[in-house]
Amino acid sequence: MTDSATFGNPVVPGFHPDPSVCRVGEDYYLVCSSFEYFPGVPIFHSRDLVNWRQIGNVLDRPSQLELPPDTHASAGIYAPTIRHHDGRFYMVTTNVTTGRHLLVTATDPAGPWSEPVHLDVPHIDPSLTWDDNGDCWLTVSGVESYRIDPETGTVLEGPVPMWSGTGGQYPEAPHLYRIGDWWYLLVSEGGTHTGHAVSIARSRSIRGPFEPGPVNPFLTHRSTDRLVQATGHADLVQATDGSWWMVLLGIRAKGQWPPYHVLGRETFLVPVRWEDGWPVVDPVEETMTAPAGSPPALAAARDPGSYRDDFDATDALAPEWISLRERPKDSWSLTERPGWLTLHAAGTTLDRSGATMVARRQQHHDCRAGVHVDPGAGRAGLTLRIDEAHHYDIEVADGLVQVIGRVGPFRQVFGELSVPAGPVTLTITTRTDDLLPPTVTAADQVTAPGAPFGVRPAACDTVSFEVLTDDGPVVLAELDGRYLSTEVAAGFTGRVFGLYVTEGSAAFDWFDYRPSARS
Ligand code: 6LW
Repeated sequence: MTDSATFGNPVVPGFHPDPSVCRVGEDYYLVCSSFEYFPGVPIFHSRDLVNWRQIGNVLDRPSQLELPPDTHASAGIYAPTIRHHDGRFYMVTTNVTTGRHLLVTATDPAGPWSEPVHLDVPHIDPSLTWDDNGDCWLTVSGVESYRIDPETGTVLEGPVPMWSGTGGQYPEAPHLYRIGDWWYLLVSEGGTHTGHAVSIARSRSIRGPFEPGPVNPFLTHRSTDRLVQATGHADLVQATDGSWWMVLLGIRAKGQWPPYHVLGRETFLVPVRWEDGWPVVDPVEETMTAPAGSPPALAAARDPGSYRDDFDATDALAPEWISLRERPKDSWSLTERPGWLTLHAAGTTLDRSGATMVARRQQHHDCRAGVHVDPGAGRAGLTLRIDEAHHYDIEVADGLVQVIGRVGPFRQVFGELSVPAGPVTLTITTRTDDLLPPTVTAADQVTAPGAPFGVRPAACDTVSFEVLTDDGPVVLAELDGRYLSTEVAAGFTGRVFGLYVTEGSAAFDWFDYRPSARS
């Protein structure tokens, strides 16, 4: 008998919200929202529910993913559901920019996925279930369901009203499960921020009526001091050993008062136990205990998440790389200069969505990302971005490296240095501020010996920008990270590190990302 063991959360760090999960044999697959980025709907594989490796993107062709030029930050693709039925994988999601749900299928979850079938049904957060007769049901926010033909998208019946939670704001993220003799309906409510909650009901019939569980919401961190907040938008999965698990989104806010979160909504995992036929979960922590023998208990420690790309591939970019709305074929190349990623400017500024950029999510609070870039006659750099109006950039052009901050209507150069022509190494480091550890409450703060009375504003992190010179690294600027947070920028995404070019062409030899000790 293996002892119980701890595992680390979030299991998919960085902006990976609205997780949906399914199991096929010993393999688990998970998808998340992707909003204004292309390709869309990252898909991950795991054998233990703790270590997830991205194996592709479900929507990786423009014909599957319409993101028109006016697609703004946090629009586009919301809340996918992944299911496996009769030897096929199904993924259904909403493109809020076009106002349509789309359904695609695949036999290999790594792709290729089919061209989409569109569903003429209102609301968001579609989910799929097959009933005992083999009929397919689409459940959406509200909460209501429709019997559909998944091959054509035709609605055959509905809307059938379901159950709308306990009265919280936005009943959404519904999922229906056949467990024993019951149909369980999982619903999130309370909005996606700190009021977020997960509730449950059940019925003998897929059409209801649904009887609410005895304790609802059965998971919420609202109005608590917990580090992990906004817990909701969940999906259940039964592991190979029979144990039950729930994936869900949460945020980790830093700094006080108020706390700021910069990594967006991340994917967490919690064990589920059943009491009198109802699911029960403990609060979501960064370190959790997995029952003995369960896949998370058997997992090796979680991968620390370092990443390096030397751009030695010749055919495709790794699936983790995302671009804004689209990635036109003539905007990038891995073969023009072998071993380098060449980018050609499509737009002149990162302040609009047409810029040429390939980006990766920031996944740790404390981390360092660097590039070795040859700007040639162009203008190129590395940005830390949450949206078009909130980004810090370090870029090089005409022998001058500059650090530029764009926050709302303001744009300013914060540091610069002349460098010799040719390739240059630029880095961005984020360092969590510990002016107040997140566990210190306001009361502790004012009563601690020597503490100043009242509330001190604290940055959530410090972002520093460095250029490597012959005399060693030179820090050009250190900026307050709060301005690149959801609390300032709003929206549903988190930060990304982006390689970009806004004039001419430039080539990147490598990108290196590593978490620092305190991440
Ligand atoms: C998603 C909704 C939500 O559709 O946020 O947190 C929306 N929950 O369910 C966008 O991610």
